Order: sequence, then structure tokens, then C-alpha cells
Amino acid sequence: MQRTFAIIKPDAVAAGHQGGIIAKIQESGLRVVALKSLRLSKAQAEGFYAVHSARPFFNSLVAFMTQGPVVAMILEGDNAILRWRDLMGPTDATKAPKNTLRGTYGTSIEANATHGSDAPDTAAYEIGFFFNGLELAGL
Ligand code: 3AN
Repeated sequence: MQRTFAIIKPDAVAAGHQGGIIAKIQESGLRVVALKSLRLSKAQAEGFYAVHSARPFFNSLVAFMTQGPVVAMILEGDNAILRWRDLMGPTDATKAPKNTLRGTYGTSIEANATHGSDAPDTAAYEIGFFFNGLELAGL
């Protein structure tokens, strides 16, 4: 059993794709064990993407991620990290297969509809970044 962290990004929320994305998650057998909607501040988005702070796309990425609300989720299941990455598809939505979430709902390498942790240590960090102890208690 494994947990991973997922975001429905502002582009997909603004386009009303939350329901479609959550349906695909559930059809895949992954369980949504926590979910909330929030809008990231600039400082919060900079903190979440600190690993990319030296990249040329960093400022644009922070602007994109703060342009509207996101849906943050904890997903659970066997091999959840890899299964959620497979469901999302590759980073560049213009190259993502049409049967992936990014291929279906994303429009560019930046506006790619969803986020998913890439490893157990990042999943643990990202879950703790978005969900506090009270929200995690009893899950
Ligand atoms: P992934 O989300 O597939 O793990 P990362 O961690 O390399 O991809 O990138 C984090 C986020 O930064 C991506 N989801 C995307 O929104 C954005 N991003 C990545 N590469 C680029 C790029 N070359 N230009 C603009 N935005 C990018």
C-alpha cells in the first residue's frame, strides 16, 4: 500500500475538469483519501516548486500555479506513485498520449492539468506541505 500526492492544476480547475479527472482516478482503482480546494499564494507556490527555482521557467510556473484554485489530493493504492504518474502521462501535454490525463486535459508543457509526486520521499514531503496533522489524523 502506498500514498501519493496529486494536484488538479489551475488550468484544469478553471476549465471544470475536476470531475472528469477524479472519475479517471477512481476508475483506475486508486482511492482518494483526502481532498481539498485552495488557491496557492506566490510564496507557497515558490516553496512547493523550490527544486525548480534555478530553471528558466520557474517564474512562469509560479504565476501559472497561482492564477486560480487547485484541488490537492492524497491518493492511495498499491504502487500508487507510479500508477498516478502513468495515468497523468508525460510532462509535455502536447506530446502526451490522448488516453492520459495530460493528453486529454493539458494544453502545454506548463499547463499540463495535473501534478504527481515522483518518488516516496517527495510524496511524503508534498503530502505534509499541503495537509496538516489534523487533516491527516485517522486517514
Ligand atoms: P512533472 O510534473 O512531470 O514531474 P517536472 O517536475 O519536471 O515535471 O516539472 C514541474 C512542472 O513544471 C511541470 N508539471 C510543468 O507544469 C512545469 N514545467 C516543466 N518543464 C517545463 C518547461 N520546460 N517549461 C515550462 N514549464 C515547465
